[in-house]
Amino acid sequence: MCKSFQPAVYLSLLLAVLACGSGDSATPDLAPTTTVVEIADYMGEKLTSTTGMRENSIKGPQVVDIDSWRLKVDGLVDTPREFTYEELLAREVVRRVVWLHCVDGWSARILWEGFSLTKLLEEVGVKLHARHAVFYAEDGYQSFLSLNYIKANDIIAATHANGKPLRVDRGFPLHVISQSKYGYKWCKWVTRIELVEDASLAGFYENQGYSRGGDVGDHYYNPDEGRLQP
Ligand SMILES: Nc1nc2c(c(=O)[nH]1)N[C@H]1C(S)=C(S)[C@@H](COP(=O)(O)O)O[C@H]1N2
Ligand SMILES: [Mo]
Repeated sequence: MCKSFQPAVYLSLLLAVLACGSGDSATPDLAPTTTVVEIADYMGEKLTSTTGMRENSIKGPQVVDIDSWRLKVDGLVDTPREFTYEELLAREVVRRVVWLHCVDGWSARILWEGFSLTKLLEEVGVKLHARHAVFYAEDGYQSFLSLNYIKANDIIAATHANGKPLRVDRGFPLHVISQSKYGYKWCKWVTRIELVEDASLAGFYENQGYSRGGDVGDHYYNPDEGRLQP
């Protein structure tokens, strides 16, 4: 019946093995997709290559030592915690194609994979009066999102893009995927998430007069809104 394996069969076997990761994972079917070549199309949607994108971060790409890197979660939480990269990779994977629009006038559509921020925050216990999550990054960058928005949209913290671990210039090891908000709300190289009641002084772009909500389509710049007073 089966004279010889067809190339297509080999290819799907190869992809199945690759999708399972290194093989020693406890939940291989839940691991992020890891392909040899970056994925160019996903379920009929054409993706933007993560290699050809503009990189305009405030201090350039940050190189993180992944062994000593931790994601700290603190502020208005019941149990402040630190997570290693391995611990985050072991979480249930959420996968989503999302457009990123930068206020500089360029956009990219990427398949992001990572974990649910809401589930992570539920684990550490969100105090009743917490209203916002402030994201801090390796380069000193900050941005914030309301907890209502994070929950309503099941916002992802991504470890992978287009089937590969994030590139250094795309925010390795962690990039917040703030869908339907401008790129400046998408913190890269995240090191800490702090839950706060009032986020009035908590954004690099927001403090210069960019919209605090940052919703795509809104008028996003009003210098009178800048909060960085002498
Ligand atoms: N840590 C950090 N995160 C950051 C920035 C930054 O300068 N530093 N720039 C923001 C801006 S303005 C944009 S448009 C997006 C770009 O994300 P990308 O590199 O995945 O396209 O990152 C956002 N996150
Ligand atoms: Mo941006």
